[in-house]
Amino acid sequence: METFSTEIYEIWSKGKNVVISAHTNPDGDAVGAALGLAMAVAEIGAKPIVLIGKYSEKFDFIKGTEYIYNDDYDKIEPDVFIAVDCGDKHRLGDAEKVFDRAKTTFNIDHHISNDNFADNNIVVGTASSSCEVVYEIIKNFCVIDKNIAEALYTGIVTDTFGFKYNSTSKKTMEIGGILIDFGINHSAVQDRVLYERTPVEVEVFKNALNNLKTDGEIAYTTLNAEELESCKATSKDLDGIAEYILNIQGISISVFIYEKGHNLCKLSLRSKKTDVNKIASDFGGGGHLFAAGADFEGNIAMTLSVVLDKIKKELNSNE
Ligand SMILES: [Mn+2]
Repeated sequence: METFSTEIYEIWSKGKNVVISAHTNPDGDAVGAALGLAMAVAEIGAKPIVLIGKYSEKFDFIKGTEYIYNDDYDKIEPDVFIAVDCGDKHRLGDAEKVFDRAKTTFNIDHHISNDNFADNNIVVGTASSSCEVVYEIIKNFCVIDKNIAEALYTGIVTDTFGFKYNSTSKKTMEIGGILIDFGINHSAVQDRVLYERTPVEVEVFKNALNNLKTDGEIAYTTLNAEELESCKATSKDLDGIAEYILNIQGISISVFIYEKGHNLCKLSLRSKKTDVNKIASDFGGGGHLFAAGADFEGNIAMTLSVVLDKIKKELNSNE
């Protein structure tokens, strides 16, 4: 990646407008990678423009928000477009049309389902997080400071659940150590992004646990539009539910489905051993080996029945 970094530096530092964007409904890795990268791009003398959807207030401490653009996307004239943590072009949402206008495009990611949609694709499926990949690129030409370190550390911590998931490698830990050395309050970051819950998130959890059912090794729960409405919850308040129910003794796969719109559901899958990327891909989604998701056309009951059927077949074929 070192030689590649020289080429990247040439293109990014000469870019007049360097647009950076991430997937819609951005999580900590998407926010950390986008803002961390924006600060790095500014450090090398270019002008970053960050296009990012509304994200959970738990990530409000991440610096670099002055680069977030909130005006009309049609007015942007992008030289360079860098997508981070985004498995396919359509997940850029409204920023996709800006991507299509850019002269040079980059795709920095770690989703194994990534379809290499840009001119330059730096997709490292073995990396814990997009922030880890961003660190590996910028360390060669950017002076990393405490704010950049904190942004990248946040993404790594989010996607590895505090260096716990299998995706955590020796290198992930080493990078974590290097970032801590910049003087960030790593313990406070972990508390904030992994453990602290907003009152809305607690209400959502109460409802999700109320609807929880198990079927053999599968734990599943759902939230319909009325339930979300009664909690005043939006999509950014729904993180961590599938992860939480995977902790039940004897459970190896968890399913969380919520009603996203009329006849449209969002499916999240978490697993301890089954390839859920494969299952999500069959529904037009994707993600990682043990964490993946998809949108699903249908109501909750229909989505649930199709998904449970599919999982049972997958579990049986692996026995
Ligand atoms: Mn990620």
